[in-house]
Amino acid sequence: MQEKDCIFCKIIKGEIPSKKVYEDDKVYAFHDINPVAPFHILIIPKKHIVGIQTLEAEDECLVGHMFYVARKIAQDLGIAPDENLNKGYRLVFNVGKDAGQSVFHLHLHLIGGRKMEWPPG
Ligand code: DGP
Repeated sequence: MQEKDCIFCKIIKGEIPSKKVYEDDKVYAFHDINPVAPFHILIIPKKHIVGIQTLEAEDECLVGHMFYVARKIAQDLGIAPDENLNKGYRLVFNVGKDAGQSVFHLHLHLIGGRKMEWPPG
């Protein structure tokens, strides 16, 4: 289930320290070490999956759960859109090196707390 040399598997096991935001039996969420916004959280599955590029049909529900957890965290952080759809955050999977993926354990970036541009760089 977990990979020996994967830094995110080590974070899940507590072998590398992290600032935890949320945990349940399926996912772990923590502050990114190199934040690009006032709030930058990573939501990762406890199961080692390289990325969206290797996702299996059996992992569909797990990815849906990652999004649901992201929504709950964003609400707790106070960055979720209000009734007028103001405020907001971005949810990002970088898929492969050209897209900026540098850690090959699936992770959903939750980024917020500032206004963002589109298209991303
Ligand atoms: P990506 O570039 O999409 O693969 O994002 C990987 C993110 O992981 C990047 O924003 C930095 C973060 N990161 C890498 N190593 C560590 C670590 O040891 N601790 C924490 N908290 N974040 C890390």
